[in-house]
This record gives sequence, structure tokens and C-alpha cells, in this order.
Amino acid sequence: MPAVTHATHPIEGQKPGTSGLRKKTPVFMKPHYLENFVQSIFDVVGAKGKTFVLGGDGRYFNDRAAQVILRMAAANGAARVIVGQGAILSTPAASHLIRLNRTDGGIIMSASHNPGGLTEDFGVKFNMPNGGPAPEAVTEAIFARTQAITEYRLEEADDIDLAVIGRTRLGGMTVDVVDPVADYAALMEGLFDFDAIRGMVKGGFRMRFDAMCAVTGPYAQEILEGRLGLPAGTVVNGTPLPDFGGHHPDPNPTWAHALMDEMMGPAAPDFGAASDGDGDRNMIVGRGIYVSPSDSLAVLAANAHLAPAYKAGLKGVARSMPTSCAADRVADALGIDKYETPTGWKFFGNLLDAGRATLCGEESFGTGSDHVREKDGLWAVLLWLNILAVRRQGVAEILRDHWARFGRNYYSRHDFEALDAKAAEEMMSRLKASIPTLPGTEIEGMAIAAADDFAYHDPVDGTTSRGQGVRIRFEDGSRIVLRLSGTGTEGATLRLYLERYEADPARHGLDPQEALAPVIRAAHALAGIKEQIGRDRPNVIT
Ligand code: VG1
Ligand code: CO
Repeated sequence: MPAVTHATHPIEGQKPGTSGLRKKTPVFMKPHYLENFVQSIFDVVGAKGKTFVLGGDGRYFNDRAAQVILRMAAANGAARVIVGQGAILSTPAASHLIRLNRTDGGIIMSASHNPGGLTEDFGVKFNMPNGGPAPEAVTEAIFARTQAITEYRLEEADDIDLAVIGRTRLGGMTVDVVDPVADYAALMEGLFDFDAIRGMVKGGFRMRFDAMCAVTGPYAQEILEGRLGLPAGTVVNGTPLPDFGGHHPDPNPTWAHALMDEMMGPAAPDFGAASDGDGDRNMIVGRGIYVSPSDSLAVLAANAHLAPAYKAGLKGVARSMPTSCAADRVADALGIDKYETPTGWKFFGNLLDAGRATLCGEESFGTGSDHVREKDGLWAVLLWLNILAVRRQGVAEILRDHWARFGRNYYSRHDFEALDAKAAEEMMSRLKASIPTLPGTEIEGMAIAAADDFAYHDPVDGTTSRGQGVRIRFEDGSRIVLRLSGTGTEGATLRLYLERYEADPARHGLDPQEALAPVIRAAHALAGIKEQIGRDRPNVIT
């Protein structure tokens, strides 16, 4: 059957954001839309004779998009595509398969934590041969290509049966349909002390894992219930659904409220966790205590040596700029390198490849290590379980010990969603213009020590990424960060990040919003949020 060349024309706005291209599903389903973006990827990275990995989080249109991408890969001369059964692969599992099979990269179909369905979101991103998201230079080149494209190639062929594991052919290309879970589960078993965790489970340890009807269900069932012996029913919402059961698959206290209610209630198990649409995020909750992602990164960094894979210690710890400085305190205490990168996992890739960082994390419920090149939700859960099993303590005890030793970085993120994009951009421009006048001034009784628009100089490849968010540091060490989201699909989203350090253990039990009240007031006054975007309250607080 022939490969056919179709004429096309550039489509507005196919610019990849923080992680790939995300749009409303009907936009992706428009004639030529998916095809243009995928052809642009192949035009930039080259397809002839290459091997790619393909999979997605199972959301609406995932199965159709997979068939189109396979036919395009074949028509562009790819030698082989490894695809997860049912076109399913979690983002970290895709990253692992790309590395394990030494492939030329992979295409992941996901809009991550954004809801799925015909009226919700879809997304596509390209990952490099190292398993990590394409760096800015590559996504810029892909975008430029979408603006100049005139044709795409598609193999005329029937659908491949992706429900059946095994090898088939599509035109001149080999298609290997693989078990999406097996290799990933084996990787996890090699990193952690499963015997110690099994022992803890035998001793009565109980947990709840909320897969939010998204991609991690099958992974969590196999690993937690299958290999670690946790009782059936430990994993809830474990079947991936095209609309995620109507859930917003974002593991935070707002969207995972059923899990939060259980963990704060009288019948709470020892440990609770949730993951997002594509399985790269995690939320950690102890009995009666929520662990902020920034604290989770710091605790994992301080205790990682208790797991077999990290027993030699960490080379360094990297965090995204808006993530709290709690991990920096651990790095300083351990005498290891620390890095501050822009938002988005793609910026960790070079540090991981160069062996300069072992652990990475973002405030947005993302943690990971050099075992893959993506953040990894289940990995974080398993590292926590390994630590709990070795320390024989509960989450609350571990967290309080951590704060007593390092101090507590009170932290919160306030999101203002679906804003008028122009108003939000104007607010940011005004704020940026005021940066030089800020140091040395006072706002709401707080003295500003420094302010900038964050620019990152990659220490490995020497590139610079500018305009990554406004940082304001106060004399008392408190911090405010403001940036616009790069993953939203409706208007603009303002993210306001707030942080305050507290050394005194007597003051470690405050409610974060109370502890941060002066910083919140200063942020609103400084940016003129109410006046500029017409909101005085965030929609989501994490
Ligand atoms: C958000 C988070 C960022 C994360 C990104 C992708 O980006 O803030 O930390 O890397 O989502 O996560 P933004 O630009 O909306 O702030 V996921 O789970 O979509 O792969
Ligand atoms: Co995600």
C-alpha cells in the first residue's frame, strides 16, 4: 500500500508550550492539524530508518491519533515503532522505553493533568533519544516548521490492531505492540528495596493510591497490589477512561479531594498518593498530614540513600525556580551541588545526562531522578514507601523531623485561571518594567532585597533561556514568583508562588496560608492583581 503525499498549509498557533503542544481536542481533530504537527516533528528530527516509541495517557482521541502517527511514521520511512498496547504508555514508562531500546525518541500523546474528552484537552510532545522532553531549540524548530509546512505524508493502510501484543508491519515499517507496564515495573523493582516494603505491608501497613481514572491505574495495580502485596482495592479509580471519569486528573488537594478527605478522616490508612493524567506527577499525603511537593523533594533528597539505587548518595539536586528552597537546604547540608532551572522538565535533561544532578523536582507535584528523563509519579511513591519501610516512622514524624533539622519553608501556589490573555500579559509587562526600581523599596511593610526576570544559563550546553518568571526576594528571605502558565488552553493562567522561611520549630505548625499572609499581601500590592486582571482571589490554591 502506498505512502501518499497530501498538500497542506500552515495553521496558526502550533507553538509547543511548557511541555509539548496542547489544545482543545476538537482543534487537534480538525483536518490537517495533528498531521501538520507530527510532520513538522519528523521534518525536524528526521524519520528515515529510525525507531520511535509511541504511547499516550488513554484520553479521548488517543487511539485515533496513534493510528495517524503510525501511518505517518511509516510514510516518512521510519524503520520501527514500539507502541504500548492499546496505545497506552505513561510518560515515565515512555521515557524508559526510549532509553531501554536505544531508540531515536518518542511521541507521547497527552495533555497531562488537563481534563480529557471531546470538549477538553489533547496534546502531543516529542521526547529525545535520551528519553527527555525536546529542549527549546528543538521545539522552536518544530514550531518554525509548522509555519512553513506545505505537505505531509501518510501511508494508505488499515488500522493496526493495537489491542494485541506482538509484531506487525505497516508499509515498510515494523510495529511492535508491547506490554506498557512490564519494563517499567522491572525498572522500579531494580531501584527500590521491594523486600523491605513487602515486610512493612506484612506488618499491617496500608495505603490508598488514587489513579484518578488516568494512565497509572494498570502500573499501580501491578506494582502495589501485584508485586508489593498490598490488598486489592488499594488502588482506586484504576481503569484509564477517555474522559478520566469526568475527573480533573491533577493530583492536588483541590482535585484529589476524595483522597484528601480519606487521609484527613478517622479511618485514614498510613499513606496516600495520587497521580495525574499521564503518570508523571504525584501527590503524597500521610495520615492527617499533607506533604507539599517542595517538601517532598527535600525529604526525598535527605533520605534517598536509604533506597538501594541511591545508596552511594546524590550527585546533586535540581529544582525549578518557583519550587521552594527547602531542597537547597538539604543540598547544602549534604555538601552536594544544587541547581535552579526554569519551569518544565526539559531543563533538567542536561544536568541528568551530565551526571550533575540525581534528583529533580518541581512545586507542581513533579519529582524524579536519573532513572528516566521525565518526572515520575509512581517512582516518587515507591521512594517514599522505601524510606518509610527503612525508617519505620510515619509521614508526619518524618516531616516534623525534617523541619526541625532544616527549618520549614512555608510555601503555596495561587493560580488565577482563564484570565483575559491581554490583561494578564500587560500585568506581567508592567511588573517586569518596574523590576529595576524595586530593590531597596518596601511593600506592605516588607523590604525588597532583589528582583529579576529569571534567565537560566545552562551550565552543560551554555544556552540561555530568558523571561522565565519574575522573582522577588525580601530581606527576611521570603520570596514571590509570578509567571504565566505555558500549559493552559483557555485564556491565560497567572501562577503566583509564595514562600517564607521559618527556622523556629515552635512555629512549624501554622497553616501555610496564615504563615504566608504578609507575603500574599505584598504580592497583590506589588503586581496590582485586582486592578490589572480583576481578581482578588485565586481559583486553585496548592
Ligand atoms: C505546569 C507546571 C510545570 C510542569 C508543567 C508540565 O506548567 O507548572 O511545573 O512542568 O505543567 O507538567 P505551566 O507552564 O502551566 O506552569 V505535566 O504533568 O503537564 O507534564
Ligand atoms: Co503530567
